[in-house]
Amino acid sequence: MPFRSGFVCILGRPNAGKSTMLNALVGEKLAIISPKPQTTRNRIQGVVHLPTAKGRDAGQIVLLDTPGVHKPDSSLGRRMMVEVREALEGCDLVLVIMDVTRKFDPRDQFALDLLKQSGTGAFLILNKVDLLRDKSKLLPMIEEYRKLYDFKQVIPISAVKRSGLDVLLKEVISALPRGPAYFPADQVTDQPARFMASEIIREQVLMETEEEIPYATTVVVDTFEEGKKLTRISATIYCERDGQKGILVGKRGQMLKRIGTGARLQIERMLGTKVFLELYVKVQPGWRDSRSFVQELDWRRQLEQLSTSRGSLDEER
Ligand SMILES: Nc1nc2c(ncn2[C@@H]2O[C@H](COP(=O)(O)OP(=O)(O)OP(=O)(O)O)[C@@H](O)[C@H]2O)c(=O)[nH]1
Ligand SMILES: [Mg+2]
Repeated sequence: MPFRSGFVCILGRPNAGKSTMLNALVGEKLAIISPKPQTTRNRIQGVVHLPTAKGRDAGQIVLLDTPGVHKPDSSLGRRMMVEVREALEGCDLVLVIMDVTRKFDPRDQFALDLLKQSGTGAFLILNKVDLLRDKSKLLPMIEEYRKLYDFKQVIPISAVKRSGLDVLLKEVISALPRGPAYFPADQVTDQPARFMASEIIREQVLMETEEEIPYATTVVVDTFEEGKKLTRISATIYCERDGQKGILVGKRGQMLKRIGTGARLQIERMLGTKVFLELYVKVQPGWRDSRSFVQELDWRRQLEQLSTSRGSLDEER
């Protein structure tokens, strides 16, 4: 049996269920999820290792979850769209994901435009079919969408109920070329635990707050000391205004406490150690429009800087 492998980009408007699908396919929580649009802010890699099975080739699918496609109006938004474009570059297949409960809108069109520019083969994934009361609506929908692009496959799924995923994996692996295993069998992501911790904290902020706050906040882990039994983490939640800080801290610090407890339990589960988590809230006016601040948030860039500074230290020695 041949071994197939390749890079597969997940593309679609905000809130379509891209990250839910990534987590469901990999079988681990790699990306945070929320009912609010624009949850994901960078590309997230998740590797699906497929052993040989009846009627299916063995292989490795390297999935790339991306931020929801939108017209950006800030440095943060522009950075998010760069992440989308970088994920699309050089991938073997694109999974365009659409929400069957929503009408096709300009953001879906924008996703299709990006796909056309990339010239990559694509599947259309129709997500959230569990919410479709009248399943007979699916067929005309598929016909309409097929007119928009020459999709290789159209696959209805429910990422939340995990239905349709076996078919999806089977079709994806057979659309990929023969190739090597890019990653060892025990690796499912390249995200550092430190960054995942900051995302888990941000997910709690998204769950606990409303209106402008989810969009105006970001989380930076300042220290991360992993021990065998205890991991000590301190992190800062940045927001843009004093009023937002007041809400994030809450009466007698109640809100921050809730965010901290929720995040700590999840980080403990991820790391398998006890976690001591200290949270701070700081106001950083207009951070979303600061190119340098937004760049500092990028963990791939942080790692690059770390390795170049280490390199120059070695040279000095
Ligand atoms: N009922 C139902 N809800 C779903 C399904 N997939 C995702 N959702 C919900 O849709 C919302 C958005 O899901 P996400 O996975 O965060 O969507 P996304 O496309 O990654 O969103 P962005 O990162 O903002 O672009 C969440 O509330 C999910 O629980 C599904 O198959 N069925
Ligand atoms: Mg997402």
